[in-house]
Amino acid sequence: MPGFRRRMLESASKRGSRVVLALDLWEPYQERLGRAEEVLGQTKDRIAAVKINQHLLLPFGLQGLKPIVKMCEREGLPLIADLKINDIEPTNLIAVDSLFDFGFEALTANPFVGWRDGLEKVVERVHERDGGVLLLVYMSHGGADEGYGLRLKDGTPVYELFAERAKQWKADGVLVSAKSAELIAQTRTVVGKDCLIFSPGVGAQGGDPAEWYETGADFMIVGRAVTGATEPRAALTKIVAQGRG
Ligand code: O7M
Repeated sequence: MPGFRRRMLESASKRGSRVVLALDLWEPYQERLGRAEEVLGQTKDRIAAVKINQHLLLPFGLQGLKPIVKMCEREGLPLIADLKINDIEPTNLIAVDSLFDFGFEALTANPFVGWRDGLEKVVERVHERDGGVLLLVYMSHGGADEGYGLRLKDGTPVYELFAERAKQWKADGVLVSAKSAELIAQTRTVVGKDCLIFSPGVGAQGGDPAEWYETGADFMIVGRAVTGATEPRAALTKIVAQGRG
């Protein structure tokens, strides 16, 4: 099994948690990094991995995120960069190399950009570096159907095409809204069991964690329900416990 997928599954089983913590924070800049370290410090033994996006990457950059990266390395927590890569190949490759040089081991990408001169070399490079590529299949926000739900001339929905691409392109994981058990099940039939399904949308976006555990997805991505809680550890523990019922 490729390295990233193996590390994700090992991390989940070691900590008894299928939660990927979206380390999304809104504190004023001077407090945000400290708060991120605090939340991670409180939750690190009950999460399977950490996902970082604009909330930290924009104000602090890869250099500034070294303390977080080091903490993840020490704990053996896979670290995913969520930039939804979606550009021409040379630009995409700069993103891959920068992220991996600074300690990330997986990234998200948008299959819309296509294979040739888009994601082909991204997948190749990430796999050379023993990392993971996660492709968007169906997002969790209200307008997701306006893009991912569009239909091709033959009636195939775009999300099905993206799931097929994920399989064909040997993606390590896909992103499918936690709010649709049906879409998760449909995606599974296309991508098979070796491709990990990551689901955002529980908690702040209205998805029910207990219901998610019945869907057959592999990892739940959770941000505000934990990072915005007065007691992040307690909030996380509650979500994790719902999967043991
Ligand atoms: O639990 P939340 O709603 O506070 O945060 C969810 C996180 O998942 C947040 O970091 C989003 O950017 C991300 N996300 C979605 O909410 N919906 C999607 O469809 C896809 C993602 C995501 O992680 O894509 C890689």
